Amino acid sequence: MAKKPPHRDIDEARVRVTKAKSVAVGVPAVLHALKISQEQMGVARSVQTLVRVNQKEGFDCPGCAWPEEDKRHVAEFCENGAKAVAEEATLRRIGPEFFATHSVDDLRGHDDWWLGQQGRLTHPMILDEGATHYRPLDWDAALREIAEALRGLDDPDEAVFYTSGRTSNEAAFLYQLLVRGLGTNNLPDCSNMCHESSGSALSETIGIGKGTVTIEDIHDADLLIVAGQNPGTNHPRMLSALEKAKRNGATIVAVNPLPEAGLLRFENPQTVRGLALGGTTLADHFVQIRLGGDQALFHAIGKHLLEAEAERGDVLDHDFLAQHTSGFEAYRDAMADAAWPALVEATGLSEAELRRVGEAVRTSRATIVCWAMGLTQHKHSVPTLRDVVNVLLLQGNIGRRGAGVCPVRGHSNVQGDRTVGIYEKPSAAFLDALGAEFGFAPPRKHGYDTVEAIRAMRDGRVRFFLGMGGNFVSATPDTAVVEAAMPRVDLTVHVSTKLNRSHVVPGRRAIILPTLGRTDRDRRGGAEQRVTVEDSMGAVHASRGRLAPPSEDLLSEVAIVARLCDLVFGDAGDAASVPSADWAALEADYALIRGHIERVVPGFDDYEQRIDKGRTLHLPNGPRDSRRFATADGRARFTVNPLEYPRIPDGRLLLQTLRSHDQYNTTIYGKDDRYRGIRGGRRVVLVHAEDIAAAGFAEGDVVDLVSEWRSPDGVLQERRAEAFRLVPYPTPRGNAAAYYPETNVLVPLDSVADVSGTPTSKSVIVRLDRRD
Ligand SMILES: Nc1nc2c(c(=O)[nH]1)N[C@H]1C(S)=C(S)[C@@H](COP(=O)(O)OP(=O)(O)OC[C@H]3O[C@@H](n4cnc5c(=O)[nH]c(N)nc54)[C@H](O)[C@@H]3O)O[C@H]1N2
Ligand SMILES: Nc1nc2c(c(=O)[nH]1)N[C@H]1C(S)=C(S)[C@@H](COP(=O)(O)OP(=O)(O)OC[C@H]3O[C@@H](n4cnc5c(=O)[nH]c(N)nc54)[C@H](O)[C@@H]3O)O[C@H]1N2
Ligand SMILES: [Mo]
Repeated sequence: MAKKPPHRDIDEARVRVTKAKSVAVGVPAVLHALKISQEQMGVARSVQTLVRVNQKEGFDCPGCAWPEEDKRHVAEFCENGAKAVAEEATLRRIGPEFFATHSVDDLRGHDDWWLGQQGRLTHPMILDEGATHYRPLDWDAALREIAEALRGLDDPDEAVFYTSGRTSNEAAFLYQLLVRGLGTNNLPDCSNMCHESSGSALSETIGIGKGTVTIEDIHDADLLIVAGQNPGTNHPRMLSALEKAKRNGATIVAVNPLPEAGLLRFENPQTVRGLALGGTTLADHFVQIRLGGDQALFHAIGKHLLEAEAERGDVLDHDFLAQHTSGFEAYRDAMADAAWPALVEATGLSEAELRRVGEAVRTSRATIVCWAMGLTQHKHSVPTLRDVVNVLLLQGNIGRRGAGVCPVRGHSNVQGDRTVGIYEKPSAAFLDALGAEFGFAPPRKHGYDTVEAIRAMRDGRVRFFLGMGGNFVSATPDTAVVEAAMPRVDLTVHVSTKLNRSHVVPGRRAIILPTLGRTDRDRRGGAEQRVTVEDSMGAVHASRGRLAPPSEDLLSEVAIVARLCDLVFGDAGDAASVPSADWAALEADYALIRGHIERVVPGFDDYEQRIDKGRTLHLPNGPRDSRRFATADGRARFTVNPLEYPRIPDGRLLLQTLRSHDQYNTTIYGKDDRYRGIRGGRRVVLVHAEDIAAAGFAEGDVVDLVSEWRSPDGVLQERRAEAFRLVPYPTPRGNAAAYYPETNVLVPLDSVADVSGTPTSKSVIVRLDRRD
């Protein structure tokens, strides 16, 4: 392995810092997106592509999981959606000549941006043991290599199957069937690093691991709390929904350590009004909270509501509490005991400010809480989200119009993948139905999540790894550990659209299988196939790509998995130990896969008809539809969660790792972060001006970030990320921010959220080290 850090892009000297923006979107966003689109795909293909994003007969945007509005704009335009599309629909190609020219070592020396810029993958490639270069091989040979490696395992649990959240329902369903047919539940996915904490907290308290609102609820809310989320960059279409809510009279409270542009003011490029009038002021209150202070904020709101109830008697929804909840008294008593000084200390907000937010909640007719990674990637994320639920339950804010929980998902089909079985801890009911449908006995033992999979690889317990999309090496925590773990695996396989770091940190042998993306036309069995995806609000719809694919013999994800199933299970005869199906037929007609999904997963009745002609299938949602809660006692559960918040040692900072405006997770579109006023480089760390001075540095100094973590056995561990430029920024004292994935090297593998196991990417203790 290379000695110098592989992610090094030595551009911190070229970084330019200007004033951060207070307005999101508008004309500059449109121009920027068009520029990137044209560079990647030329004018004609840009227009052809962008008019089909999120249209009823078009393709689902591979950007984010925010739902489409029912009345769609001719161009459901979003700058970052356009960038995601351009990244995939690019005309650049990399085939066998590219890999013959560049050795794996050579490729490893480039940064993630460069790797992604090379273009779409067109040929299956293999890296033989000890080889310096990947070489091409045909599809049959590649798939046979994989099937053979799988057959050669002593135990199916020696194999790990990762999924990223772009994979369609059809491919994901078939994929989990392959994995369970082999006899393991080792199905880690990106969700483990993303909204797992939401799923854990919501399943326990309201009996479903998903949100309970529709897009109409957002429009009708009286109060929207947007906590730990940067929609201006990561869910730009959400801003239109917030704008609509605002016009209907909603109050918006933004809870964030950073004054993110999109939360403060928004110019809607869809409407002349948006551009001409200088935009809508979105957030009525900007609550600049300390990192990790959100549980304390929700304790404060709960306490305030209960105190107000004691005074006025008209605050709580007593009918809802009596009919639909359990555990209220214990929660009420715990909040009575909560102490203001601790809540003030944890949030960095005064009691008066905390009570102001409490008043906004008290006076709201219908409240929605939206959140993303700022709430899910902390050690105490699950208790934090349980406390969000507690506050909503007090006023009956679940299961009625304009109210509910809204975890805003990341990847465009991450929620759908879970629905159709990508989960290392499947329910017994799901496995029963799957086994009955395909005539086999699925394994019952739970599998590895992402962090557990890395530990198993590190310890030499994994001999086979397959990544269905994603970029496992860059996206996961503790980069040095992961980079040492991957080469211990006998065979690593990546099904990918673009080159990324995971391809250049290979196992002993490695295979790259190129595949179709969302925008590509998918012809199988003589017909154009469509796939389906589920958005963040449980709405399922079809997606059909129209562009000529990068290469005519590219296989879809569905075809790759169907052929693997055929190779692995096909000659097992009628053995009851493996699933049986007509795999070739499934590859030729994805509707047959939907038929299987319909029979295995509840809620997909009449699947084919309900997604036809651009229609949307709304999956059932007990809490939302009829206040049914599938918990142990059939009620929504209040929980008592002792206050937790991060303690920052003297002279140290708490670092959050987040996204710039020019990236999609590990895919780097460019090196600017326009709204935050940063240009030309990514190795920057945003720190309060007084903290920079207190540490004896000046603006613009270049420092190393050193993470300090005490393992459960008490040993202090250090991890270093070199050469970050200090940028003074209005974040709370003691807090800092820098971009992921460059900072993943600092996130300790064993530093995970309680219950959900999500890496604590928003809560890393660091010190700033002078560079000699
Ligand atoms: N263009 C684009 N779109 C994307 C993505 C992308 O990379 N690029 N990624 C997709 C994916 S997979 C996901 S999961 C989502 C991610 O969407 P976000 O969660 O918006 O992404 P992050 O950049 O991680 O931003 C975290 C936000 O939470 C705030 N925050 C951090 N810690 C705390 C805290 O302790 N409390 C509070 N209240 N706030 C905090 C940060 O300041 C920041 O505004 O976006 C999806 N959409
Ligand atoms: N420090 C830190 N770490 C984090 C986070 C953080 O906030 N901070 N966020 C976490 C979160 S929320 C997430 S979701 C994960 C993301 O983790 P991943 O989902 O693993 O990462 P991505 O960068 O989204 O994956 C990009 C790759 O997917 C492939 N790809 C793109 N489209 C397709 C497709 O249609 N099919 C196939 N087969 N491949 C495709 C391309 O080859 C591309 O290189 O990262 C997590 N890691
Ligand atoms: Mo995510």
